[in-house]
Parts: sequence; C-alpha cells; structure tokens
Amino acid sequence: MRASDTLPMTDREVRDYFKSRSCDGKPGDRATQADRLLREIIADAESRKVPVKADGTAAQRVGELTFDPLHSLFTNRTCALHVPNFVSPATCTALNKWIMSESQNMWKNTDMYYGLGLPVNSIHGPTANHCLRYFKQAIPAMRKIRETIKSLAPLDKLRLELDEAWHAGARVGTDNPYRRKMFVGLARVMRPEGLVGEATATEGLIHVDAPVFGDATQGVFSANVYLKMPPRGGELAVWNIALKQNAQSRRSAVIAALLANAFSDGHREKVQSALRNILPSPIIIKPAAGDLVILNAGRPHAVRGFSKGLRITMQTFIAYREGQTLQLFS
Ligand SMILES: O=C(O)CCC(=O)C(=O)O
Repeated sequence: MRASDTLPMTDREVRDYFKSRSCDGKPGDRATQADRLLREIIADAESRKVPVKADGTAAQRVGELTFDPLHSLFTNRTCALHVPNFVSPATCTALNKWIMSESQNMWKNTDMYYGLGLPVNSIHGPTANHCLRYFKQAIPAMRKIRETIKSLAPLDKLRLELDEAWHAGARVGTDNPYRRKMFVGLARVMRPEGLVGEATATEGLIHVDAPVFGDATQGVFSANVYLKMPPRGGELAVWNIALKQNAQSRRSAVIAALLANAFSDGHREKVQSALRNILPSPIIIKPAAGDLVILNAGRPHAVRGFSKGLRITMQTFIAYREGQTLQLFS
C-alpha cells in the first residue's frame, strides 16, 4: 500500500482495487427478480391517473455566470440555467470541424450517437483497463481541445467562470475512488438515425444522471455548451419535480425506480411510456449554438428528437457540495 491515501492511486493500485471487488449471488437469479419487479413498477405507474405535481421551479436565463443564479440552481430553487452566447460562432465552427474529423466512440442504447473522449462511467470498468484508459486520456484530451482551437476550450471557460463566480471555487474533479484527475470535455454527437426507439426518438429519452431525491446541500449538475443544433427539434425537456426520499410516497419510489431503468434493455419503451404517464408537462429549453445550459442532473430530462442535421454539445458534470469547491468531470 502507498504511504498516503491522499495521493492518486498508481496503475497497480487501480488493478488491485478492481481485483478486490467481488460479486456474490447468482446473476441469473438477480436478473429474473429485477425483471419481475420492473414489470410491477411499470404496471403501477400505468394505473395512476393523476400525474405528479411540478414544483414550480423555472429555467433561469442570464447574460453571464454570477453567484446568485448558480446558488439558486444548486439549492434547487431553479431547475436549469441558460446562458445564451456563452461561446462564439467561430469557436463552434472550429470545434465542430475537429469533432467530425476525429474517430469517435459509438455509444449503444442511449440517444447519443457517438462521443469524442471517454465518458465517466468508464471508471467503473468492466475491467481495470477501461478505468485506466479513462484516466490516461483525461489530461491529454483536454489539452488537445485547447490546442485545436488555439484558445480556451468552452469547458475551460466554464471552469474559470465558475471559479470566479462561486465563492468556494471550481476545479477539475478528483472525487473518485482513485483520487485521479478526471476528464472535462466530452463531445456528444446526436444524429437522427441514432435516436433509439419510437416515442423516444421524437419526444426524447427521459433519464437522470444523478440521484433523483432533491437535496439542497449537494447534487450533480450537467452543463452542456451547444456547438451545433439541428434546424428543427433537439430541444431540451426538463421535468421540474422534486422527489423527497422520506415522504413515504409510493409514487416517488415508483418514479425513482422507473428512472433507474430508463435505458433498460428490453423494457425501455414501456418504462418511457410509464414515465410520460406519471410526470407533468416538462419545461422546454431551446438552446442555440454557442449557448450554455446547466441543469440538475437528478431531475428527469430528455433531448427531443429531430429528423435532419446534427446536434453537437460539449458536456461536463459539476458536483456541488455545500461549502466545497465545485468539481467538474465528464
Ligand atoms: O444535450 C442536452 O441538451 C442535455 C443532454 C443530457 O442528457 C445531459 O447533459 O445530461
């Protein structure tokens, strides 16, 4: 073991960590039980006639990033923050050209067609090599973006401005079991042919990327800088509901379980239709190329479908904990 548990893990320690994680129980049994439970949850959601109530929070539009709107977002008093013209048309053009010229990773079972850079879920495996690959590409990939446009990358600008605006500052995240620096700069490309399913291809795949139960002292937020938008469609839908963990509410538990299975192989369309049945109407945000939108990743959200063109964003998560430095990671 290393003398200090504050230093980043070495490659060898990462491999040992992966080896030490064991898996008990029979995967087959677990899958059958989970399947049965999910069917019951879908039936429960479908039987409900009255949708859950919206919490009344709005998406705030601001000219620049300052403390108050960020504080309102992080403490769940707004559900999204929209900053038009965050980056210039020239930056968007240069980045789009570069992103489309590089070889991308194809993603399956999500509405994203492909990405440039590795997403954070790689750190969970399945093997130590996936995890190590993520960390090894992190800093070179960020520097490559900067080098390509010969200036500050959109998510560098975001990190700097969050640092300036937020009293506790902002930095590249290290909040992972390996204490290593994470990647900030994932490019996500959507194409009409990559939109999965029927309803999801038009109305969007409702999902969350963080715990759904609202907590004003901590949360994970997703920031996207839009580099290209399709001529029609591709709006961002956000459901402004606040689920409370202790409310003894079966309805909250049903929604949380459906969201946990939003991408579920084999059940996706049913889960999505059950969610549409139980959620209120969403707030619709129409970003233009150059805009920044930050949303609470624990609130259900979806990208609406489109039939022509490309939709390209650069995305990072922002982890917020009261009193602590914001940590960014893609
Ligand atoms: O591309 C967007 O507008 C939002 C995508 C999304 O699902 C996310 O950032 O979590």
